[in-house]
Amino acid sequence: MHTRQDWRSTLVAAGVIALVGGCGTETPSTPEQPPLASQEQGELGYDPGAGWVLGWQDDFTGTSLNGAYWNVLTSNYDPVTNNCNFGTGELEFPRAQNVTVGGGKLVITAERTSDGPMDSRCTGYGPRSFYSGRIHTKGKVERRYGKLAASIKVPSGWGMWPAFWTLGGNISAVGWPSSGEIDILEWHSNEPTWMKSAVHYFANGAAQHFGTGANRGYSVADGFHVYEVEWTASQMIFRLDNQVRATADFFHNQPAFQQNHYILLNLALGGNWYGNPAASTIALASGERKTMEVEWVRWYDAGGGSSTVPLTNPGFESDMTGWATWSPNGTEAADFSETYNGGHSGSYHLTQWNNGSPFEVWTYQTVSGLASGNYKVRAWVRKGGSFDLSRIQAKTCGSCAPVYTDLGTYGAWTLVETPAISVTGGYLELGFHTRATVGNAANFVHMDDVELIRL
Ligand SMILES: [Ca+2]
Repeated sequence: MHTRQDWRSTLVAAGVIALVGGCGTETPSTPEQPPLASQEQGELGYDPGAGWVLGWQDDFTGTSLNGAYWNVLTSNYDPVTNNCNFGTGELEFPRAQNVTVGGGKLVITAERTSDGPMDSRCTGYGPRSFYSGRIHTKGKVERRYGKLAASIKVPSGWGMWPAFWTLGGNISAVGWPSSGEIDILEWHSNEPTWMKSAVHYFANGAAQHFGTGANRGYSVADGFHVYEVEWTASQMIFRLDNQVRATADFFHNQPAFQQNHYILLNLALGGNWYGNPAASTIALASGERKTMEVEWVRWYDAGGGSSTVPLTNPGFESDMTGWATWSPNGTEAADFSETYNGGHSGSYHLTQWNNGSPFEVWTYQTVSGLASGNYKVRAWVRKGGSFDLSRIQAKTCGSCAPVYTDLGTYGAWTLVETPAISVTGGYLELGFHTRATVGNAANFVHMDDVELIRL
C-alpha cells in the first residue's frame, strides 16, 4: 500500500515493473526450487528454514482480535499518518465489525453500503461506498529484520486490493516515505497470478520505489498462500509459498530499514492502484461479501542465539595481518590496508583496485575450529566502477563453491552480507573476490569491519 495520493504513477509503474523482472540494479540470485504442482493449499505447512527462531506470532485463535497486538481502524481517517482514505483514494470505510476472528482465522469483510459513512475529519473526501477492515500493530508489535510471513487468502475481482505490509515505526515523526514501507503482498485483479511486492523509502532528495513480485502461473486469489519477506540490514527477499523467490531482491542500506516496523493488514477497494475507478464498477454487488482471511502471521528472528565469531584484524587496522591473498595474475598489490577517504571505523580499510588488465584478487581469512551450524559473513563496503565480478563470499574449502552476494555500487559505506552457509567441517574461508578483465582507475572496492556470525 502506498500512503499518498500523488504516487499513483509510481504505483502503477511498480506493478508493471514486477512483470518485467524488477527495477533493481542488482542481478537477482539464482532462482530457488520451482513451485509445487498443487494449485491451492489449505493450512499450509511452513518451515522458515534453519537458523530462524520465532519471535512473535498471532494464530488468530479464539473469537476476537487480540488487542495486545492489533489496533482496529474505525473510519477512513488514519490517526497514525493523519490522512484520509490512506492517501490512496480507497473507497472503503473501515470499521471494527468488519474485522472478526473465528475458526482459527482473521476475517476482514468488504461489503457495499448505501449508508454514506463519513468521518468528520474527512468530509472533503465525501461519503464512502463500502465497509471493510484495516488493522495494524503500531505501538504494540514493532520489530526489525527477520522473516515476516503470513498465510493469507485474498478475494478476487476488479477493485480488490488486499495487502500485507509494514511501515516504519517513526512514521508519525518523519512522514512517508522517510519512514520506509515494505509491501510483502499486494494483489491486483489485472494480474491475478502475481504476489506484488514493493519497497518505498526516501533517498537522494526524493521518494524511491522498488517493485518486484513472484508468480506461480495461476491465480493466487481465493486460496491460502504464504507470503514472506526475509529482511536483513542489506537485503530483502520476497517469497511466495516459501519456494518461489521474487523476480528481484532489494539491496539497501537505508536508515528506514534499520529500524522497527509495524504490520498492517487490510482489504482496500478501488483507489489509485486501480486508476481511481467509480465505486459502481467495483466487483462487489450490493448484499455480497468478500473476505480477506489470515490464518497466521509470524515474525522470525535470524538465529535468536546468533553470535559473532572472533576474527583476526577484521577492521584492517593492523595492515593485512590475518588476511591472505589469492591472485591468478599477480595483481595482489591491489589488495592492502589503506587510509584513503577513511575507514568505516578506525583509520584503515581494505581496498581492491587496479589499473592493470586483467585484475583479479581474492582476499580472505581462514577460520578453523568452528562449531557445526549456519554462518553468515557481513561487512561494510563502498564501491564504484565496473568490475566483472565483485563479491563478499564464503566457502568451506579452497575448491568448494562459495556462497556470495554480488556487490552493488555504494557511494557511502553500506552493510552487506552473504547468504547463510552450512559449516560441518569446522573450516571456513571468507572475504572479498574481485575481478576485472580491463583495469580502470575508476574501479574501487573499499571494505571494512568484517563479521562472521553464527546463526
Ligand atoms: Ca577499519
